[in-house]
Amino acid sequence: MEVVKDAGKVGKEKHPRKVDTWLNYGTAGFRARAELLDHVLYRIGLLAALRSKSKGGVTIGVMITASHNPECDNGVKLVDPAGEMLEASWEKHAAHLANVNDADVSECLKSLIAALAIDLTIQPNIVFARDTRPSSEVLAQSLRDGLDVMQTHYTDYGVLTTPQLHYMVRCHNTKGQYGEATEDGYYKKLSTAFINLRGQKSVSGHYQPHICIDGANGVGALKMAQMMTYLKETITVDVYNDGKQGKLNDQCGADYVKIQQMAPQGLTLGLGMRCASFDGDADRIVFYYLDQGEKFCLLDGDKIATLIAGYLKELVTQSGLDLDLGLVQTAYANGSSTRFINNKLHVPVACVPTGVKHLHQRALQFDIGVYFEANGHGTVLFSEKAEKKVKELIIGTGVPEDQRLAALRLSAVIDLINQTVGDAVSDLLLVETVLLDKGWSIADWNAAYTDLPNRQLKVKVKDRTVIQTTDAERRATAPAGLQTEIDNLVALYNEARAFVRPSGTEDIVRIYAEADTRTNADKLAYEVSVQVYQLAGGIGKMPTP
Ligand code: G16
Repeated sequence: MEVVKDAGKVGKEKHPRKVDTWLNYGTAGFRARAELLDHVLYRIGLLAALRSKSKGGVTIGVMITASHNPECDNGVKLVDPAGEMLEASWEKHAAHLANVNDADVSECLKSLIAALAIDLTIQPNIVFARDTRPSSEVLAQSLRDGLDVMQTHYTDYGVLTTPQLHYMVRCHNTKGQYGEATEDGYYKKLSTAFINLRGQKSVSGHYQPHICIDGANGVGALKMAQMMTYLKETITVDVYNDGKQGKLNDQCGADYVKIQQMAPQGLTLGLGMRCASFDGDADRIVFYYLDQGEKFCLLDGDKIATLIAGYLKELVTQSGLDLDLGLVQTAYANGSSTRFINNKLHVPVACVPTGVKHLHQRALQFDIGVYFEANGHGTVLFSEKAEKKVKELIIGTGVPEDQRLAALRLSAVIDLINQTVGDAVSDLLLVETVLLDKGWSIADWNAAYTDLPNRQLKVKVKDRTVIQTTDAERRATAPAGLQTEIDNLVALYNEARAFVRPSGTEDIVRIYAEADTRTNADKLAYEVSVQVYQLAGGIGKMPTP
């Protein structure tokens, strides 16, 4: 218990809690203005060590990032042993520890150790990394101090994308079976699978092996450039917003492009260009282009999900394997995409609350689970059963050649996709694979179905927790009367849908609306935002049309 006493002492002296603001472990860990986070990072170091001990000393990850948030923000999240998000039951421990007074830190740790019967003699193991935010290095030192007090064995990976850090955790805990726990190992695993999948096909049809990437002025730009050196001559990539000039996520990146429905600054979109935007830590990707009428066309997470699910369904059918494939979305999924999945792809689809952790858990229930949030955050999970069946088919005797070839492609896709979490680089390479296979241009891909016009807005309220939701966030249960107002507004439009929810990463309420026309979607979103402002305690300027 000596370390626990020291933890309180060192915290008070070196990383005191200087603010009263309550910080929550939200959709993707703690997120706040960077200057509020010093004590949080220190205490997360303490908690990460306990998490590792509680799991018998396996490797736990810590990622310092605020992903899509503005550069002045930062954040931190814990990564569990298989590379997945922190188990939900520990989020409240994290929030409690982050918010207690300095004098109560040791007590808080002691009660956690007692309640969870954590064996303090176990050696904890941690890997951590950070994004390119100016504040990340200083916060990394606060984390190191917390880890040191707990006598933790750790590896500091420096600057990585969030999905690379998730990958490292899984590599450590599978003793290298998932891959080599180095950056070189990550690039080699993905590029080998990608080149292997390319090797069996030649460029044909409308597909062009060239893409322009908006790196959001973040870590994704650096890592994509590194990945290019492993991809040989397979594709060419021009990277824009590589961080040399602009600010992180400022008028660029996946979140900006998805919400504004326009090209980022720093990349002049012209006819014939195929583009994609990463977000600040490269765990999201969206694609876009200009159609013949020079209209901006966005292919978001829903379009990526349907492309990949359709492709995997074809491969599973060709292989003859009996595997159930399912797709997971959130309330933000465009109504047209859900209809397309049900009526055309005939793939079962589930809807869960926002947050990759929810989608991931639901996707694990399928043999092959494809999950994507509309914002471009997603991946594919292959169950042990699925991986085993694919392997057996490849080495089986008397297997018809077309079935064996489909299994070989499935096996390469398993290596190409980062199964730990959404990964912009890995998702990009999988999309390139499918487009090459089909000989499709981005317009061919987009032609599968037409998105309903939609609009997302933000409203600032005094306390966003006054908004409570149910039914995978599709209905509001508080404040009283809000849902009735939303229902009344939705009833005025065709093919309309709208919902509101408190953000788990920013201090705002999010509003989503879709309808039959651009004007109607915009109008409905505006009208709902006025109701939120009035009924949920809006602050600042009233929303304007
Ligand atoms: C994070 C989460 C995503 C979520 C997004 C927005 O993304 O990982 O699952 O969709 O925040 O969440 P909210 O609407 O609650 O603010 P990222 O890319 O910022 O890590």
